[in-house]
Amino acid sequence: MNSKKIFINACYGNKVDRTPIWIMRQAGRYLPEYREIRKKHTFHQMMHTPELMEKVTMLPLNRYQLDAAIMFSDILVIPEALGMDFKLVPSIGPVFNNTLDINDLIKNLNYNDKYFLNIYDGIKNIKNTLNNEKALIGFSGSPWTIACYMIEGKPSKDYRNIRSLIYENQKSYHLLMDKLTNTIITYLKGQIIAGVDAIQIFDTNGSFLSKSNFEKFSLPYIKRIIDALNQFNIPIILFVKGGGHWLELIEQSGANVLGIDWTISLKYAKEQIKNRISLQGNLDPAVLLSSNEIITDEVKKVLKSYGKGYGHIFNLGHGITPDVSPDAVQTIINTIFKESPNYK
Ligand code: 1CP
Repeated sequence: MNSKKIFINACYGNKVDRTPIWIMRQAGRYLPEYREIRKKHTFHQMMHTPELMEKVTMLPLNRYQLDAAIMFSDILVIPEALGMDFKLVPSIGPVFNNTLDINDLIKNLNYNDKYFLNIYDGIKNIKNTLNNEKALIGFSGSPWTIACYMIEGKPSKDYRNIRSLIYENQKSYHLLMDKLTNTIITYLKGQIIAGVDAIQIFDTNGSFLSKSNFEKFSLPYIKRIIDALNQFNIPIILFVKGGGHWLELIEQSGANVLGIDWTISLKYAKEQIKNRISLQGNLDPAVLLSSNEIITDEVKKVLKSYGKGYGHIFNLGHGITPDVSPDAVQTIINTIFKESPNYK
């Protein structure tokens, strides 16, 4: 069974002989070869030049026996397609040139249907290179998570401007969500037509919402996106950071796989969803800063926590951080190949 088949089978809980693995933010700053390319090109050039996008996407695949590539891009391409540009500012992150004036919503956000074309070309290049040996994951941020950045204008420790907006001005909030949802559906359909084999929706900022606010302000829009993609019959992975305590809600999204952060055990998650759908995760990314012995032990614990079964995709509980040694990733992969067949 090749890597792509192992990954896709695990997404549907079908038979595999080992656990598949990929890593969130696998094509990133912890790789020296990434940093070399980044010295010569801006982040935007890397995302929007199809050849560069392909090259950067392939960096971790050239080094490690990963089962899936994730296209190199960012969740903030959605606001850019709507006319809000950002710059990457060292030690802050993405910063928008202007924040969104919520009262001027309709006038300010105009979808540019040419914006995604280079990304679709990049996907076609990557697909050719992967030759159906490895899966290609496309992605988008969730409407809530993307809106957090648009309203705040930059990364924030609490996203309190949008959190107050959902109490103060629900009409505008829902109008914004509606626009984002439609744009995301168009974008993800385009990715699928260009060839991605699976989609991951990142609701990274789900962790800033209460359960009832998640249910009201984020979940309905995620559901709408997943419903619109159903016709394509490819696996949809939903990662809601902080959502481990409301898995029964997240399961209602219709996703095939739930991404689990490191704050709950896979055993608990599997019990909560009664093993009905697959799980992805959930090694604490901080483990990768430890010795190889500790990494090996902690990977074994994650495998044991999921236990016997086919519906597990190994990943971290969130993105890999820039300070991790590339060796640490090799240790994880060695452990998965050696140990995971014992759980099938
Ligand atoms: O070279 C650099 O300085 C760029 C750093 C960088 C990278 C490598 C950014 C800026 N984005 C990315 C790539 C990226 N972003 C991928 C690539 C595919 C992969 O290898 O996984 C993906 C899937 C994302 C998604 C993303 N961007 C999320 C959701 C997932 C997550 O990790 O939480 C979020 C919240 C962003 C916003 C963003 N873009 C970049 C940064 C540093 C951030 C985070 C800012 C913050 O909130 O602190």
